Order: sequence, then structure tokens, then C-alpha cells
Amino acid sequence: MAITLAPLPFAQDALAPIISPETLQYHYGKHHQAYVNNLNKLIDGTPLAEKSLEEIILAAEGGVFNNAAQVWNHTFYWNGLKPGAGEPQGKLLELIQRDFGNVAKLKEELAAAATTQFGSGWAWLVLDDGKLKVVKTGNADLPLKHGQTALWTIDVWEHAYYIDYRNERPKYTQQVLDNLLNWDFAAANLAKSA
Ligand code: MN3
Repeated sequence: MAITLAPLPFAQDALAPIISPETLQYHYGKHHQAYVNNLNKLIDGTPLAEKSLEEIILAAEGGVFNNAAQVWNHTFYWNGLKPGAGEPQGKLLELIQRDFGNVAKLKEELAAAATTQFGSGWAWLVLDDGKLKVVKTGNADLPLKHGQTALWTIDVWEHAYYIDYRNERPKYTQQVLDNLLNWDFAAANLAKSA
């Protein structure tokens, strides 16, 4: 049972000009695809080939973990992006107000995590022991490995923004937070965890 590359949940030009079709062509078409291909090569003929992606992530270390986690992280990242996603509502909004004060404060914490992650990695909104938190992880690391439920993420590897923003990670981060944050996806992940 090979791991497959999930289709993008939007057209390649849907996120422009925040994230260009060229970035998606490379980030999804080359980087994400390479993680899938590498993982399948590494697990082929081993007991892990029969496991789900989440089971592989929880069981593996080293190269298998890195590639499996990056497959999962990117699919999760794509699903968290949506043009014109509006504002959080309902239970998610309640928890944001309880744990951060307001939506602007949450975005400030996400921006700070994304811009201060040293080197490659990810910034996340997670549910940890019933509480919303912003965390950052290095390289392929992810909340699942730490007993946390991921609600949303932003990729801060250079390949995520270098074509469109060159070295300006803060600008990329702010544009994504202000224009592409898919609150419905975060709310759906919160509902699943209840
Ligand atoms: Mn990436």
C-alpha cells in the first residue's frame, strides 16, 4: 500500500498573488512529491509499507520519519490555505478568545513563531490538553509526535516563500495569515478532536 500524493484542494493559480503558481509547481509538484517518492522507497518491502501515514510517523525515526512527516505536514498545510477565508466562528472563536484574547493576538503569536523559527520548520496552532497554543517545530517535526492536535500550520522552509518573497519570511507569513488562513479547516480539526 504505497503512500500517495494527495491532490491540491485548489487550482494552482488560486492562491495568487500571495502564493504563485510557480511556487506551487515546485513546492507541491517537486518537494512534496519527492517526500512521497522517498518515503515509498524507504518503506518498500518493510512492515511499515502496510501502515498508515500516521502510524509510520509515530513509529519511525530518522529518514523514514522525516519523509513521512513532511508528506503529512504539506498535505495539512495545503488544506489550511484558502483565499477569502473570512474570520473564525463558533467554538473555535470562543477558544481563541479564551486562550489568546482575540484573533489579532493569535495572529501575532503565529507571526512571531513563524519568523523566529531558526532555519527550516513550521509554526502551528495546536490543541494541547484542551488549550489552544501556538508552537513551532524544526525541520519535519510535528505536533502529532508530541501528543498535540494540529489545527493549522504555516510552512517556513525557504522553499515555501523564496520564489515569491526571496528572503522576506515575515512578509510571506503576514500575507498568508491575513489572506489565506482557512479557519474552516482549523475549526474542522478542532471538531474532530472533541
Ligand atoms: Mn515545504
